[in-house]
Amino acid sequence: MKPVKIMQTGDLHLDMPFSGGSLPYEKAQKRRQDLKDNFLHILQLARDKEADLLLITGDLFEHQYVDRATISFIDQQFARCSDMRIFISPGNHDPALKNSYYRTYPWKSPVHIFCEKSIDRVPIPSLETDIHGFGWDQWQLFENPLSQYRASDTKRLNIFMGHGEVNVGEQQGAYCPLRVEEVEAAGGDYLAAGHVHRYKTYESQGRVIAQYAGSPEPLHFGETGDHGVLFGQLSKSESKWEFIKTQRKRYEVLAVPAETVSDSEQLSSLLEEKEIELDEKLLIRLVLEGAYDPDAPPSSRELKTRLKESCFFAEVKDNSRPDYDLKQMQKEYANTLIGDFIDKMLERIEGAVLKEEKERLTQSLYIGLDALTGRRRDLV
Ligand SMILES: [Mn+2]
Repeated sequence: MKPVKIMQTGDLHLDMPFSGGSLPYEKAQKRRQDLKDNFLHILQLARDKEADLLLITGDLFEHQYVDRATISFIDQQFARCSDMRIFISPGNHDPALKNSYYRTYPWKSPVHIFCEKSIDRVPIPSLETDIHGFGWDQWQLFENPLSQYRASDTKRLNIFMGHGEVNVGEQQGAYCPLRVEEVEAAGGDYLAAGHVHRYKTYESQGRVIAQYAGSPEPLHFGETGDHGVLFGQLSKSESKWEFIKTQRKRYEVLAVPAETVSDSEQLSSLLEEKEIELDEKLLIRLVLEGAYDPDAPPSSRELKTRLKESCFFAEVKDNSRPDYDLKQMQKEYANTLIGDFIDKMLERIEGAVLKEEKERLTQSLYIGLDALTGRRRDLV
């Protein structure tokens, strides 16, 4: 049996609004275009590599935001991949609900969509392969789709696919728990999984048995590092895979003591040291931490300007604070506005129940002290 060539992807989240962070509207729109460009790139790669199968493991698009035009674009692009078989197993962001385009759109391309939560089998005789897949058909799905399932013909190559949590156990709240042992017990040769946005591989007896391809395009600052797709050659005897980067943009989060980067010159040497290059593909978040000399605050605005001019997007989160000696100041300024202000604020911080409230009040204390002592500080 010659190996089956597989392109695996998922978690593209097409038409995601990118409205959660502080991205301006035009940049969010560019990011939505990045998702589409990435999708086109993946299909081109699959054609170039003459893939037999394209497996899309859910979260292809955002059910709540997707445009019909985007669905028609997907369908048209699939139609250009006539030499490969395309399978989709819907996930928690694109569940096959009654009103899902998966069910209502008149798909013209030869794509197979697993719309049911129980596993279904699609035989591909020419490849001596069976594809076993399931799809989310509601917003939350906790059932284990594999527990009772058995592949009917273990002489064939049995590929499982679905959106869920691999090897997290059966604890309450696990989305579609998928255990590698259960894939093997069900007669599976491989599981293509979606849901986790970082590339991850699972081996059993020296063989790659399951993988997350991750999100081909990183979607927010929680998704730093490399993002791409998996291309593999799979047979009963081999499971060889390569990770191919497809991301259009990349995210970096740089958390540093405020004392060490007070101006753009220090920032430049820090970036050099961390080997971070500023370019139009980078979204960067600089987090300033720790305490600094109240008379030498970091120039957050200058830092932000410096980053912004050479990156696609930059933000500065200033979690740092001036190093005031509060006890000393309470004594020194007793019975004055400053002393009373410190007393009252510390009381309120003490009494705050929520962590966010405590942080907000602490921040207010330091901003207030800067103002009352005639100091200036950039607020970003
Ligand atoms: Mn996802």
